[in-house]
Amino acid sequence: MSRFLAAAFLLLLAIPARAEDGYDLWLRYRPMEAAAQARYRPLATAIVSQGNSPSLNVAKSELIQGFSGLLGKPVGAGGVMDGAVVIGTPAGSPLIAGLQLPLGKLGREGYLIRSTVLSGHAVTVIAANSDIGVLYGSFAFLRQIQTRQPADHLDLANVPRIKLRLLNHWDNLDGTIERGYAGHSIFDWQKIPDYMDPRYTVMARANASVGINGISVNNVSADVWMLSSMYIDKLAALADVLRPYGIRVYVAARFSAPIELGKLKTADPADPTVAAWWKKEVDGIYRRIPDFGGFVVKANSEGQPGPRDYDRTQAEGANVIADALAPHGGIVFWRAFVYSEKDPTDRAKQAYNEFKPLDGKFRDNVFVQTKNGAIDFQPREPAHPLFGAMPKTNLALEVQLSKEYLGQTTHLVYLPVLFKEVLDWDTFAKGKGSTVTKVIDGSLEGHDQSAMVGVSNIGEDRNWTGAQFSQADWYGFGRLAWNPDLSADAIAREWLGMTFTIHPAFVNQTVPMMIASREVVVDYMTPLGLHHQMATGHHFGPGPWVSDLARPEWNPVYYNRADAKGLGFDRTPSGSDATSQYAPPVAKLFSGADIPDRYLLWFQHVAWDHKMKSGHTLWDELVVHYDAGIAAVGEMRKTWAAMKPYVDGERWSQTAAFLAIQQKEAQWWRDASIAYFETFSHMPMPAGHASPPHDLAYYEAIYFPYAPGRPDYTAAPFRNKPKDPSE
Ligand code: GCV
Repeated sequence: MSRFLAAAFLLLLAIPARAEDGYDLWLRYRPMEAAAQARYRPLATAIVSQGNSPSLNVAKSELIQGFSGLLGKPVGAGGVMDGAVVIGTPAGSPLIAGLQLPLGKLGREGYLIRSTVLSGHAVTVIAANSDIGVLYGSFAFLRQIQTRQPADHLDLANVPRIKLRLLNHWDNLDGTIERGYAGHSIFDWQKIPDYMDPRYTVMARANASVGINGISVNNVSADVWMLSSMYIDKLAALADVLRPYGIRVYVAARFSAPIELGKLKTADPADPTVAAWWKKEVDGIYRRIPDFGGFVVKANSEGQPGPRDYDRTQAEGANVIADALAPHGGIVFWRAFVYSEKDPTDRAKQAYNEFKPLDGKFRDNVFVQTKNGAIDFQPREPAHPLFGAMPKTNLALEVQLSKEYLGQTTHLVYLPVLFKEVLDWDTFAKGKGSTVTKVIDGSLEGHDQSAMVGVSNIGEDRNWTGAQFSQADWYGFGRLAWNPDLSADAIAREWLGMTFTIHPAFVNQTVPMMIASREVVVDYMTPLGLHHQMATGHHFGPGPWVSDLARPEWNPVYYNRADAKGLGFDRTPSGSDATSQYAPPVAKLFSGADIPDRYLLWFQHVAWDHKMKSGHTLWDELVVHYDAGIAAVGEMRKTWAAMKPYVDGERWSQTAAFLAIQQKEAQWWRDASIAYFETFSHMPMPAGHASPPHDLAYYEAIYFPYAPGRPDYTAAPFRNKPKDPSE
């Protein structure tokens, strides 16, 4: 082999290390096009940082790494010169202090980015009241350049609207993830603290770059071991890695821990020995982790222990733990996802019935953490009726990033559209304009505290989230938690530009595809307000016929109520009356004839031949929606095919393959659903729409013994008998 060939070969070997596989997320910092480099190079000549805190150092190194990559020339630390980026706080940096900047309203986490003159040099200043604010400002300045926004004449002051912006990991201590579809947990507890995987730092950078300031590390269906001193020691090591990035650690706590860990006879919150146990446990955690965030608690839900086991209220349960945390500034996120198979009330009403009477009874350091809707992260749900109904209580919004019910890894569904739908939802609690955003940012009722929580979609996969486009949900969650007024469109543009390319032909075609994708999944899975129609256990694929699960409210038939007359759950006053849990204008809309089609079957049982707003019968309209969903996935595939020139091979191919799976599965959802519902409607397919190719029995027999994300990997309650693949 000639020396030239050998060198070329070695070069080739080196390439995979920099191949695009999604690992770098939106922090890619690949060299920009020459014109952009020429534009921005004079605006980032050196990083000037006085002071030496861990957070300031990570801000400095992020800027150095970012600019050196983007601008294609080394940018290092230096002194004040034209184009310098000067970072710091007035307390830590005499240069910043000397500028007398208006930082008064920025709080602890806000930042100011200002183009100014320092010692006769044109510079950009990134200033804040804390080093964390400086870090957030540094990421914002990088984003400004990554998305080719103006970076001169800047005067950008920015403060987060929501104070606590958290991811909840549903990671089990054995490395599996409940409803996780991106491989195993990234937390390798067995090796922590002796080996701290560099991925923890990359994850921290990504979280900080979008303002996420807390993570709970374990499944809300909690393993008590997480509270043991062995695991708290491990957690302390993780907290040390995350702290410079402004991220606090939280733990999902098992309510019965006083019994299992403390060897007490009871976990009754009214028992003084239980209160004393929590206090001792919490004091011990704070000795190891002085900035520990607090606990997330899933109590009396899906088999988890809770205060009701002792005839105590949810508030009594939350408060005993909150009291232990309060002296340390810790928080309890007490989940409202509570429902019982023993309660014959419509499941959609149960959390409201249980929590609303407790308004004003929770301690100030408790959040009632409420899912976006009253059932469970469905493709579409009306907002949870608790929003606006508990004015004296801190309410946190919980959304799910991992897409348990939205096609999991392989369906491209851009979730910020769904998040916006709930944030913008008008509860009418205090008249028009009482949006969920105003409930959770505290402004509607004058609360100081505010929180938004996302169930994480992060796993060990190289691309972190299983699919390239699922990264946008992580990114978008953080951006919206920081500022719920951002549009889903603007977030998609930012993310695409940073993650793939800012080429207008790419962005202008891919943004509409992402925006449309949420309605597309609603159409082919659960149109017109249908919900909870998925298969048992793993929730992968359709199962509208399932009726024999132990708990009635786990069965899809409980929700679709298909019968000879029609389809849908009557939640009007003549039915379960769930509508009355909403403010009067909303209740009236949902129980009347003007109900928007998208919520129809959620709230009303509708005759198969009911005439819809479109003029179609309900049956025809249903079929039209399923088919529109499939056609739209076809359009998404075409759009993506045309994007090939703009995207590297690996990420393009994976997305193209996943879209093909999505189309196949959309068809399956449609065919199986129609095959089931037509056994009730007995109506012919509308003209131009094909009958499902198989009979219902065929769809009922489809079986996935090892679909991922199961809460219980060994003893799942399968409905169907395993089918021998050779049959
Ligand atoms: C962690 C749904 C999911 C469960 C999850 C639960 C919850 O029921 O299917 O896996 O449990 O929500 O949010 O607690």
